[in-house]
Amino acid sequence: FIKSAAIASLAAPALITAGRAVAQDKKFTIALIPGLTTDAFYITMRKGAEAAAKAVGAQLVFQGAPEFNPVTQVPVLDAVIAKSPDALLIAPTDTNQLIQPLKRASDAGIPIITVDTFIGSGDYQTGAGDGDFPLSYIASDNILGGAIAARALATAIGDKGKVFVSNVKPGISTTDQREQGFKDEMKKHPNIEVLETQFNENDANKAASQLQAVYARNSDLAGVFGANLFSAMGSSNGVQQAGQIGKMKVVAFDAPGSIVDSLNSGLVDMAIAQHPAEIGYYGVMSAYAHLTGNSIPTKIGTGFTVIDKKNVADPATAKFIYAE
Ligand code: T6T
Repeated sequence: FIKSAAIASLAAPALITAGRAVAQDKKFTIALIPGLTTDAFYITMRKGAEAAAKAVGAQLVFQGAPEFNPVTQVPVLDAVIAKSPDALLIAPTDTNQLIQPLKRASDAGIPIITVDTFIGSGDYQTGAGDGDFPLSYIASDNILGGAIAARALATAIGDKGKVFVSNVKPGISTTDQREQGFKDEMKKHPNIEVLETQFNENDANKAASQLQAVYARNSDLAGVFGANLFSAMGSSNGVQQAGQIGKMKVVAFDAPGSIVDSLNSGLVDMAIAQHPAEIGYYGVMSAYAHLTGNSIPTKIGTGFTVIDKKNVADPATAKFIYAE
């Protein structure tokens, strides 16, 4: 008995070593499904993901829909599942509507990590709720981002007056949390009135006309928080069309290339740049760690860089402006 146990204990490490060697020689395919393909935020995320894939010798497949919408994202997801990637990174376009479609991927044995947005409560691997099956959630702290935006807007308007949030639509974890963080922080500013949120469906033109409509009803409108790239670009265009540059204050979430001119001209007061390349990089690295038998954190928080007129030309800040 003793002899055979000794043999087993000698044999096991050899087998494990062999298993690891096989796993690490394999070229893994990691799929990344963005919220939408034509968005500088996800284009930048892809670059970070590609850098990580190159570093570990994995193949990255980037496939997405042209709109931020479950109706267009789910067919892309099903097509990706059919190709059986070794792991899936996805920015789910709705907290509830992507649970069942992603369960199909999980049931097919594909490890899932959500990037930028989450499904369910965003608390994964807890055994609670029906959306806890992804392995990890890698993103900005969006509640904090909303609070940063509120503080900046409060300062810009002298801590009094009417403001509103220009947002995409309810049901998206990121933008819901930004609005929540913004409104909670504004409760500490009793002389600021937060008007009803305007939902633009990720359409910058709609955000621009909504800005003008809110201004038409409130001639004393002091400022706006654009809760994502298209909301912010549209709102600032609306301010420009209303001839209110500098008078009406704009705080933007996200930092596309056009933000440089907008900050320099005073059209936008502050932009909160996320670090999408970091999200993509850690997404691929986490998938690779999992695939090679290592445990990974259920949550990874990435940073922000706050950009204004004063630091926009500084290379240390400018490097966080999104790729186009
Ligand atoms: O703000 C980002 C992203 O974080 C959000 O989930 C959706 O909108 C963006 O992609 C910007 O357009």
